[in-house]
Order: sequence, then C-alpha cells, then structure tokens
Amino acid sequence: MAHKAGFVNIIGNPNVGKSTLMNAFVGEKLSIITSKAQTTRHRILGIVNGDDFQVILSDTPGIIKPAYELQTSMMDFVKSAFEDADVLLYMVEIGEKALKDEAFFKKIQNSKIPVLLLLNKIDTSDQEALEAQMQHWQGLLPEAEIHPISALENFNVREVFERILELLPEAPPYYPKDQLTDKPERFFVNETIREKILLHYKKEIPYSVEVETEEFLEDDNIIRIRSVIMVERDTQKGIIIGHKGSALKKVGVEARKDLEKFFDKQVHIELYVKVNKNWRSNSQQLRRFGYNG
Ligand SMILES: Nc1nc2c(ncn2[C@@H]2O[C@H](COP(=O)(O)OP(=O)(O)OP(=O)(O)O)[C@@H](O)[C@H]2O)c(=O)[nH]1
Ligand SMILES: [Mg+2]
Repeated sequence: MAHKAGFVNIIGNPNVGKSTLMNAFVGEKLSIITSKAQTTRHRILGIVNGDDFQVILSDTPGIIKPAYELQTSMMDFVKSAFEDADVLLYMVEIGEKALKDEAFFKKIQNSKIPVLLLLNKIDTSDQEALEAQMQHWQGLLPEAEIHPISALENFNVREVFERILELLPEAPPYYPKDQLTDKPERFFVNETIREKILLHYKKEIPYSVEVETEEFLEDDNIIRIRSVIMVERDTQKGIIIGHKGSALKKVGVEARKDLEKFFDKQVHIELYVKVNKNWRSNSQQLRRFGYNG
C-alpha cells in the first residue's frame, strides 16, 4: 500500500479545545490545557505514526488581535500553519459565531486545501442547537466538511482521523517513525510549569510569565530539573512565591507529579523566580524563549 503523510494544522479561536484534540489524536499530553484563553503560545507538532501513514498535527495558539509583541509572534505561528497545511482543521465550539479575526477567516473561506470544520464541545449541547450551528457554519463555509465532535469525551475523534487519512497525499514520512513531536524535553518542562501557573494565579499573572529550564540532568533513576519562572514586574514576583513560598511550592509539587508521568521517571524540581522587565515586548528576550520576536 502507498504511504501517506502530511501536515494537518489545527486553528481556531482561543479556548475552543484545539490542544485537547491534538492530545486526543496523539494519545499523549503534548500540549497543556486549561480553561483560560491563550494557554498555547507556540506551534507544537504532534506526530501520529502508522505503518503506512504519518500524520503531522500542529496545535497552534488561539487567534487573537495582538496587543504586544509576544502575541504578534503567537499569531505568526498561526500564519505559518496556513502555509504548509495539507488539511486544515478549523475548530469552533458550540455557540460560537465566527473567528474574531476577519483576515484569518477569509483565508479559511478561500482555502484551496480541504477544510474540516470541527464543531467541538457537543457534549454541552442538545440536538436542536447542534443542527442550528451546523447550518450556520455550512452557510459561512460551504466548501468545508463539518464534523461535530467532543475532543474531551473522545466523541467522533476517530472518525475525523480516518477522514484525515483519506485526504492526505501520498508521500514518504517527513520525520523518523519513532518521533512524537518537534519540541525538546525542556519545552515540556516549561509548559507543564506554566500550566500550573495558569491554573493557580489570577488575572495578568499567567500572561506575564515565561518559564525557562536551565538544567535538565537525567540519569538512570532520576531527572533533576532547575527552572526559572520569569515575571515582568517586581510585584509579580512576590505573588508567584506566595506566603512563605507556599504558592510556588504548590506549583513545583504539581508540575513534578505531571512530569514524572510524562517522562516515566522520578523527577526533582527546583524553581526560582526572576524579574525580566517587560520581556513580552522585548524582541531579544522573545527570541531566546523560542518566539520569533
Ligand atoms: N465540555 C467540553 N469541554 C472541552 C472540550 N474540549 C476541550 N474542552 C475544554 O475547553 C477548555 C480549553 O481547552 P484547550 O484544549 O486548552 O483549548 P485551546 O483551543 O487549545 O485553547 P488556547 O490554547 O487557549 O487557544 C478546557 O477547559 C478543556 O477541558 C469538549 O469537547 N467538551
Ligand atoms: Mg491550546
């Protein structure tokens, strides 16, 4: 049988469930997930390999109008996902009416490649609302194929994957068949810590944080990690640390548990907090953290 391979890029508004879907396809927690918008900041590949296929999924940041340089770079990742896609997965959630950005929406309407419109979170909906939504989207995107799904409950996810396989071109694999992602181990450490910060801190704090792992030392029994949590301002440093270090400790304990599962090994984490003034608007700092800057 001929081998199929290609890029399948997931795009959509913030918080619609893009990362949940990618993890469901891959069967690993590659992308962090929270109920807050703008959880994902990078383009993250999740590769699903079979004997005669390689599906290279891309999770991307939710589409927003950028207000500072970090967000501009996040939207550059989304743009890149339009450029190399063999199949576009445009995800919306029940109740949503359109992409917040007109220009991106036009790109989807004018897409030359197949678009699967994934209407997500149907577990929160009833049949009547679902049918109304399907009609709404079919009107806006007559060329797109609509698939109602629940990424969270794994409903219709397998069927969508089968459809993707049908649509993919014949091609040799782009990556080694045992490769799962394009990101290094430290990236997943940073993201896991950032997920705990998104979960436990309010308002601007999670959006002002970047994590950098300075040390990742693995031996037969244990991985020793030292990571720095960077904030934008002095006042944020105290908030991250909390009373007698209690808040920071919680982040460390929860991140460690997740990372022990992810790496299937004992993990030791040391966390530090540093102020890196206005890093979100500093091109040089952004490049250092893996954004285009
Ligand atoms: N009820 C329900 N909730 C879902 C479903 N899929 C995702 N969610 C929830 O929606 C929230 C956002 O999920 P994410 O996967 O982080 O969404 P995202 O589109 O990657 O978000 P950003 O990275 O911020 O753009 C989380 O609380 C998920 O648990 C679903 O099918 N049903
Ligand atoms: Mg995400």
